[in-house]
Amino acid sequence: MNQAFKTYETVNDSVRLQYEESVLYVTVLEGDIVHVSQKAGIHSYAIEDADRVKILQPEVSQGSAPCRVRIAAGNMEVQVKDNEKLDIFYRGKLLVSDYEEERKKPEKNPYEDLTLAQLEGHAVEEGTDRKDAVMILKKLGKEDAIYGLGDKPGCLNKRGYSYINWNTDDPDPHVDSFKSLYKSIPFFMVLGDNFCYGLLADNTYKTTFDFGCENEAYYFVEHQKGCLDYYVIPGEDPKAVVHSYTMLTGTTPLQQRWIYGNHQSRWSYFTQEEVEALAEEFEKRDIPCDVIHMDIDYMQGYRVFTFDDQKYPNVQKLSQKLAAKGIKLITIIDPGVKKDPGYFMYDEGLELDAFAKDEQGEVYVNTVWPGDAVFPDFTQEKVRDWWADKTKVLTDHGIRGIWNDMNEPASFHGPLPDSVKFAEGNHDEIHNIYGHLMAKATYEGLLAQDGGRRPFVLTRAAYAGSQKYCGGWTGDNHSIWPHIMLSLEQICNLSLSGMAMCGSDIGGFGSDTTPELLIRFYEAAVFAPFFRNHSAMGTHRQEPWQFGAQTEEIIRKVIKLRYRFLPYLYDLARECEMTGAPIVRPLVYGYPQDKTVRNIADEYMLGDFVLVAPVTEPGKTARAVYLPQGDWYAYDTNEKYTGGRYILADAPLDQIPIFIKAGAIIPVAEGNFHSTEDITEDNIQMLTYPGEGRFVHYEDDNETLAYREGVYNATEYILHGTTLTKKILHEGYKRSI
Ligand code: MIG
Repeated sequence: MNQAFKTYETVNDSVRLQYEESVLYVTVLEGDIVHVSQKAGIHSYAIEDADRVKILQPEVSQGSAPCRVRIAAGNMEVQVKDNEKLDIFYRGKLLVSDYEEERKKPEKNPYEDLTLAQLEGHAVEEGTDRKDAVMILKKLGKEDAIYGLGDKPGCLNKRGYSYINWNTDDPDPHVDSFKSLYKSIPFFMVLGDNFCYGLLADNTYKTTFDFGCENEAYYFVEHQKGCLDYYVIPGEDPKAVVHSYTMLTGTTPLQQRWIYGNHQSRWSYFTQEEVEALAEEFEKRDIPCDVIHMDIDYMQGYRVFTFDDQKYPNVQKLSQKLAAKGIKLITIIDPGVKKDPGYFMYDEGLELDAFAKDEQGEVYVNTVWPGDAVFPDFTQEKVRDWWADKTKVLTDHGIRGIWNDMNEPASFHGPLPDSVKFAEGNHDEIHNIYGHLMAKATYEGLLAQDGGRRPFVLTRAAYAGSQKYCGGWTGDNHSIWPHIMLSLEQICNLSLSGMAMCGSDIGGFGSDTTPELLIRFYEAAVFAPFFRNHSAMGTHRQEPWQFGAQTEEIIRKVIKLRYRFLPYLYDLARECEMTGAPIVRPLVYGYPQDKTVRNIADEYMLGDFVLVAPVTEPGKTARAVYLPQGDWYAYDTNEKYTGGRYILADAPLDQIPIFIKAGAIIPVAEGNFHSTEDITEDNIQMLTYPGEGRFVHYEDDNETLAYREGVYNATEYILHGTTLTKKILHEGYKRSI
């Protein structure tokens, strides 16, 4: 097919490129973002209020062959060639080019016999049907590293691997060879020697990402159907790219402070008494706890927005009792509505015409926890409003946050058929945004409640931009050692993908944990933004005290360490809402030009100052820790180290190697706390480590959205050597006495 370039025309500051048989729109947006699409304008589930995104006025001129047209705006220049090939320049330097040759797989070995492999039970991948496929195909440099793509398993650096975006609930232990998991966040970042850019491939159909796996000369993104619609997001470094990406798709909002506390969960705490006893146990054992999660068994026969009146007869009273201990309740909600005439959700949904349909136009039925169930069509605003309104059923009982599960959507018979109908498309188009829209509805429901509290929604499935509505956990991991490592890789890549509020099930969900594994899981997660112990039915119980006094003592110490650093984490969360800077970051975020760190995922940073190097293997009592350039202090001993090298750190079972950057200013809470409610501004001290540093400490009511109206205090601290000075930046919040 000849795609010779014909003409161009500028329409509303978008350049419409006419080829022999196709059309492309190139638009430069504020933040130097280049939008390339087959459709005019922004049509996106990831970008809310597309009208707010400003377009830079382009200068369009003729190019010299092979360039046909040059489009310049802001710091960008796009050179247009035949065959829809583009070269994109940032600040005068080539940033990324389309690959000009055909994709070419390595030759197949003629002796390879797939049938034998199949007989042995090895899965052989089916070829994709290419006739409707849409392709982004770009050059890849030899040393380029790739990050992001949400919760995908495998290494931190995705170069050399391929993945598929298709929300998938797979209970087997997630390993590197998995192509898909629960979330489909089509955003990744390419980091080269002197450049960095992000790419958002904004198409919701099943999508393959191949990062130099097929051929190291290029990467490609192949959407099964739909339109070419992507954004190239340049920046000087990963920090600038994440900033621009989150300005486009939204930042992770600041949560109520207790959300950053210790969460305890299990599938399931079966009765009200059990939850009450659990709360007492935390108090009695002097282990800080802020949240208990109620899994599916609190419901009446798994009917969403109901409570089982035998097992949970008075949830209101339960939440009041727990509130006295500073503990809040979060409940799970699945999308599937039990097909049960007489049940209000089913009846109201039918009345509203709220459910997805099959090809014949009948309400589509599949099996999930409640048995036969129907699926709300969250692509319809009226359905989201209806669902949002139902969150009152929970908040009226004192429930303070909502956990969305099974929203890939998952069923007991695998993914729904492609042909299931939603108002905005068939299932193959809607699948990857189903969870996103469910979380959005839930978020809006909580936002509309009295009290003006910051909504908390936790989700398993997500798309780009979901971070505006919900935090994400990484689903059903297992109590196995490789899953400590996996949790670090996932948290780092989710953070680089905009989803800064994230965490994995501490202790592991499936399989039986061991005392050592449980401890190391807690230690690895010590500063994870979302910090929750959760486990599956039938597995060994794993509350902190399940393995005797010594194990309990170590876990208590880890949790208390987290509470000590909680004011710092909270300040970072506030910073994250404003700038998109993730709370937890891989080392490559802050030190992108240090090649040693590009694949390091067994260490992470909490903000700019705190480096955590957890032990991820059994039996280890020491580990190698890479310290990037600069001076560092061991948290436990205060010993000073010069960075830019590996050191060997002691790591007995009760010790997490933590290093603090010279010049650090860290607000910590001093005292013994049962929950975050016990932490007051009077408890907070500024921990400093000699050097040059700056940090903004932030204070508000910890709960409501009033800070967005200026009801907060912000104080800038500056460290010169050992002298700390402060300056008030904003004074809008009065402490209640
Ligand atoms: O099919 O609600 O990932 O956290 O405990 C299992 C029961 C359904 C899967 C979730 C898990 C939750 C479990 N759920």
